[in-house]
Amino acid sequence: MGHQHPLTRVQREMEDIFIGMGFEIAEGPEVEYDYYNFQALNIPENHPARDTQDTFYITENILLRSQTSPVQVRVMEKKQPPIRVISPGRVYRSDALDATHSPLFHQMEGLVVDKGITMSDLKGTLETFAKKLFGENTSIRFRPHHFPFTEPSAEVDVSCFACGGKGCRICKGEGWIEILGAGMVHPFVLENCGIDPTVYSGFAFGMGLERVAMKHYGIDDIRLFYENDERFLKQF
Ligand code: 2NL
Repeated sequence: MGHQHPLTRVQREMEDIFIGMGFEIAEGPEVEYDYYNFQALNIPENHPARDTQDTFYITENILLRSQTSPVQVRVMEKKQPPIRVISPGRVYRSDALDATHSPLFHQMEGLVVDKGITMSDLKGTLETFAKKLFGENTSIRFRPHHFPFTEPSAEVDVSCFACGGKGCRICKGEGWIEILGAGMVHPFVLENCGIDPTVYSGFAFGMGLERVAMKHYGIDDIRLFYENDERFLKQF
């Protein structure tokens, strides 16, 4: 008998947590238009993420999605708020394969848009998520950051589930582990998607599944996920 791949297990576990908070799962194409992957998300023409060194292009305006945000752009185009979705799936970046980078990896993003959504809704949602995934004693910390598609933006750390914050090998002595990027959806992005930013507001977040799974199971090389070596897979 086989069993679920460790990445599938982590993905399902996260999906169950968000479904429990009223989110729906949204999926979309891995081969995307430049418009949905970049333009609609307020990522300007000359942004480094658009460089052919960073993104796989099929044609000038068709590419392999570098994040799952285009799925959420498509949701907003189709439907007026309230919106509460997560979008798990494969994403692609033109990175050389090493212990921590892979040209194909997995992401889960989340999006909530409604009347009166604030940063405290974002914090409460992510705190609930972190406690369910890593244990009730987990706390979260927001650090200021920049993303073109959110304003304000933050990087989000969870207290180390291995040492509880004292500092250990897993958290590299920091006591905190960075697992998420998040922020309030930029009004330009809402507008691009046909949602009136004077009426509605929203939050969004994104995280890499490999990174969470590696921290969770103490895996130190991303390549192990894709090699299908039974000696590795049997351990989960
Ligand atoms: C990260 C950061 C993030 C989002 C993703 C998003 C999507 C829409 C609008 C606005 Cl449609 N934002 N997604 C927002 C902040 C961060 O991901 O580090 N991902 C691995």
